[in-house]
Amino acid sequence: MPDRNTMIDGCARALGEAKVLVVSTGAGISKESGIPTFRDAPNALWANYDPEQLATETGFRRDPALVWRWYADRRQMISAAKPNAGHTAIADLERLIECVVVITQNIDDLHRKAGSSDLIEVHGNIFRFKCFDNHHPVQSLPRDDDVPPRCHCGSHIRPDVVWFGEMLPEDEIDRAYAALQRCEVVLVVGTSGTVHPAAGFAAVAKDAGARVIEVNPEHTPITGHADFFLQGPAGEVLPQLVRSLRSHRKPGTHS
Ligand code: BV8
Repeated sequence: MPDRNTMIDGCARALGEAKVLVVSTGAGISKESGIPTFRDAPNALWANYDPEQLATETGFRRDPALVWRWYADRRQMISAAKPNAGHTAIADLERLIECVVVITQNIDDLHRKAGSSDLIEVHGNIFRFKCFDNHHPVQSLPRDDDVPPRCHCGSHIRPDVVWFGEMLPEDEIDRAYAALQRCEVVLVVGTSGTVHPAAGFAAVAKDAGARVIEVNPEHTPITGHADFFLQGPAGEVLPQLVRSLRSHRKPGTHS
């Protein structure tokens, strides 16, 4: 088994030859920003609740105030979080590779804050809102006492995120598949590969001829399909990858 530096060097060579890179991220990349992943024990407050029950239309209909408070708590925690070295390394790749498309399952806005400019949020964004019944976009939350607050049409307001059982936004998923079909490398970071259709993104790229690099402290269902598996935390591995890519760069090329 080659050592990590040899693997990183091999990945840097693959990235150095790529014109289009897709980076596909999950909750693990935000772990080092202090945001627990879905597989981490939830904080004590929500220990008895299952995200797969709360992040659903049924869950919201059953108890809109509970689901609203769950998202309000997460929004408050996420607002205090900052992009970590993993997010920053991904943003840095834009200066080294012609086209870098970031497809994220995360709703925490940290890739945008880190400076990634071609970003596809396939599961929405916790800081955006819409109304439950008619999907009216809600620019700012009304100051009424209702929990959840209500849209001008009278419907409850909800976070503009994709719940289990909901279709992913058409434009985002079309853009994601188009990028996966044309990339030479897909870099999969911090996802357990359990939630579909995002779990299948790496296979779509591989079937279209891309090489797969996975960064995760643990093996996942994607690891078996990866050409390179860099085992470790994103905040440590990704900066190493960027440094190695920089050292491979011929002066004056895309950098
Ligand atoms: C859909 C937004 C078509 C909300 C999320 C029955 C009925 C309906 C659908 C289904 C069904 N059965 C299955 C499905 C499909 C379902 C699904 O996949 N379910 C799973 C549970 C089996 N998918 C859907 O419903 C999707 N829609 O299919 O529409 C349809 C429609 C109707 C009927 C049929 C089909 C919509 C899914 C989107 C759900 N919304 N988020 C919110 O956040 O509140 S999902 C949410 O959970 C995340 O967005 C993410 O996708 C997922 C969590 O996964 P990860 O991000 O991978 O995180 P996880 O915690 O699992 O793992 C963290 C990883 O990081 C680990 O590997 C760990 O080792 C690693 N790590 C830890 N530390 C680090 C690290 N890595 C790097 N560095 C570190 N430091």
